Amino acid sequence: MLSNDNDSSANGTASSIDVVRKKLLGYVGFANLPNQVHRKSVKKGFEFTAMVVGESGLGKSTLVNTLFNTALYPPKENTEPSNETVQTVEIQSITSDIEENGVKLRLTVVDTPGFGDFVNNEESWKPILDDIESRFDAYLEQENRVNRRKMVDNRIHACIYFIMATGHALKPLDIEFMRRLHTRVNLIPVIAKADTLTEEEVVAFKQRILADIQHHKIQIYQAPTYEYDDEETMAENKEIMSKIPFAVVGSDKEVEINGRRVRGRSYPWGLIEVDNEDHCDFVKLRQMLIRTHMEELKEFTNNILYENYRTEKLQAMGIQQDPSVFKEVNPVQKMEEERMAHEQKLSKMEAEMKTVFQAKVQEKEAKLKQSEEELYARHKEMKEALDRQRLELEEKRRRLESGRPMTPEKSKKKGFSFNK
Ligand SMILES: Nc1nc2c(ncn2[C@@H]2O[C@H](COP(=O)(O)OP(=O)(O)OP(=O)(O)O)[C@@H](O)[C@H]2O)c(=O)[nH]1
Ligand SMILES: [Mg+2]
Repeated sequence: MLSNDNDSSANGTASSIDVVRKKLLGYVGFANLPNQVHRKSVKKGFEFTAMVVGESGLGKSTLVNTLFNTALYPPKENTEPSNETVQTVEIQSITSDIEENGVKLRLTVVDTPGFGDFVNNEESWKPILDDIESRFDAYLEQENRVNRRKMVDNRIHACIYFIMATGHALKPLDIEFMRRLHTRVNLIPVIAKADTLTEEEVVAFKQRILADIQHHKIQIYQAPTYEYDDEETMAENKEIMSKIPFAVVGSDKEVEINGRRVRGRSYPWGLIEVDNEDHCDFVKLRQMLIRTHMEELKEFTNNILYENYRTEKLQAMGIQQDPSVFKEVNPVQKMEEERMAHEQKLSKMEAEMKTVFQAKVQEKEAKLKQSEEELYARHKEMKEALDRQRLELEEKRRRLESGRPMTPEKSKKKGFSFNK
């Protein structure tokens, strides 16, 4: 349980972070990242940190297990009659090194205890905000060091916020949390335990949630679109974005259907498959996090969310005054800013060059394909003409052999020249 002001025995959840390491088995789907990002990062490997937040019992820990494709929490031994997930009591960080086709990803998911069941819920967002900001602070502290070669980045790149599947509207608790956190973290709202709603209810609830979010001016994560993206990528991104808030179902147990074993939840009236896109949006959420939008989420965290935090922090320390004066008396900082601007420009140019290159390759490929088709058509035409000739010749030979005169053709020829 989260500590709150009324609970004197609690000693601050953010500080007690327990790290569990596990090896992930099975296919996840981030291996085609090399198409999206620079070779260098492919070699170094990727790092991504997500956090799950929401009221108690909404299935956060279960979803983390589902995401890692394995039971990260050892199942309670012989706990009859049920072997349900243990209630989370502290902020816990689960890391897994995944390797797929030679591409490495270190995925960390920070699981938080549910909130919402205190007598006073007013500040239930506070421990989460503190945790996120303390990660920014740790990064800032490293940036200020002389040797910055070994920077450890524990910042949260995405916060999956669980909304109870009431089918009505957002609760004041949800609104308060998101309003407090949206300037600090990429918020990705999800409808928890979506299997408890019907398909129509999910559609209506999604609309209601988005309307509430807009009404309260909450900034949830929005993926940028690039004009250079190919159509397929654009369509895929649009499809993923259209599913937000993702209706998720979590399960770390397998059920059998028609001889197949699938991850899901079974009911007297049927079975909900976690990995079936017709049943829920779990696959879309996973795709977004570790395949299609991983780099975007990290960039937004670094360039916007963290940068804003840093500026605010410096201002709070009284370093704002006149920015131009500040720059003049701080050549080091000025150089640093210039260096960063330059780096940003370089990486932008690099990205642009890459897209142009890709477009060129595509164009060339299309041209090659076209000339190949033309060649093939010509070849076919020639072959047909030859076949026709061969048939004619054979026909002639047959006639000659059978001793028939070739009059019809001769007279035809004559007539033709005559007419001319
Ligand atoms: N119907 C349904 N039940 C679920 C789903 N996910 C989890 N549950 C069940 O909900 C209960 C609570 O799940 P947890 O994963 O422990 O929830 P939590 O959000 O981690 O809870 P706290 O740790 O207390 O914050 C368990 O009995 C799960 O089996 C789901 O998608 N659908
Ligand atoms: Mg939990």
